[in-house]
Amino acid sequence: MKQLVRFFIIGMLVSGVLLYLISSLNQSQGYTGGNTLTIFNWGDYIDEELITQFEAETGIKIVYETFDSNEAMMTKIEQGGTSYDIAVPSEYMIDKMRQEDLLIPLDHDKLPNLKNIDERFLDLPFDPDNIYSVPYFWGTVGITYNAELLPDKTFTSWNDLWDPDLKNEIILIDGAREIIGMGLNSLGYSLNDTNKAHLQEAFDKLGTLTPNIKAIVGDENKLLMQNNEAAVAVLWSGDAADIMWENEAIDYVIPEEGSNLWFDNIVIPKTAKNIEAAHAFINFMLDAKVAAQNTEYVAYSTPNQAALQYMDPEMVADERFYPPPALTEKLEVYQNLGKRNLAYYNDLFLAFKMYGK
Ligand code: N2P
Repeated sequence: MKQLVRFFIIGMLVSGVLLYLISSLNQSQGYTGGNTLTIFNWGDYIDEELITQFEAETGIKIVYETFDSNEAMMTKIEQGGTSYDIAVPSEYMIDKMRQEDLLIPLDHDKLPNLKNIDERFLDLPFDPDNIYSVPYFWGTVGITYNAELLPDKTFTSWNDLWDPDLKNEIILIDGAREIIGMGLNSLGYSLNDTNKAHLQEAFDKLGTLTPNIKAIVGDENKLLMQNNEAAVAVLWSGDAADIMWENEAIDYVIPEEGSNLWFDNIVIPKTAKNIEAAHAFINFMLDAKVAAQNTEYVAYSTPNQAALQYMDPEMVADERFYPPPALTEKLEVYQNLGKRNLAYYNDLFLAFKMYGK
């Protein structure tokens, strides 16, 4: 009997050691997330049918969470509470995450659909050779307005927003880079300016826009425009496209002083537990038909060249949303201005929001 107990204990110990070895092996290969993939994306930024399709095709279960600014996303990733396998930051934040060693290099062998991406969106300065990121959507920032509600107004300049007739009519994106950038652009400065005097000037000028501001909001901006509750909005191009799809009286312009050209790319943060599934998901989203379906749903501009043939030709031909290189070259991409400057932009934006409302 004693013998039997001894055998039993040894057996338990051996299997315990084996289990431990297997699990640590899996960990080093990035399999510890089991069958779950945790995604962190902007709100309203995916066709949810594609999540279901991916789950059905792979048996991987997706946990999906959203954020509404790069800064909010970064804070959650740095805190490390949730093990995100996928995130979708914009270019300046990718640069920052890369520098802070928060990203995992991608295995390009597992991403054959990367060939579908237009070269114009590859190998950009924030991630040379796309070591850490692959393009998801791109766009601009501009003025969206309802010509039916404002029949005698035209919008060509950022300064048109300061028109006293627009009292309580304007919706602003809830984004520090966008709004401080707009203030800088309206004064003829770069939206990457770090000169404190220029930033103060932009802040003061934004303060004088307050009477015209109806709200500073995230994804709800689309509803406010669609329901004619606001006549003008400073928006990302894709949100404007989405609204215009529903209401032909609405138009979108990129102001003549210049504006922002942005790129949102998919990354695998260091918090990832299911690196294998993350690659499978990225490759799935890069598929031409999947990207076409996603783009028609989300309404943002796709960098997926191969997807264009499956999309509504009217959408692809619209230069307001697919501006040619001659136009985008005149726009500025946000640079990673470094921790202190980015924090300063955020502080100014917060002060503007508090002072304005
Ligand atoms: C989608 C947000 C788009 C993000 N609702 C622009 N970087």
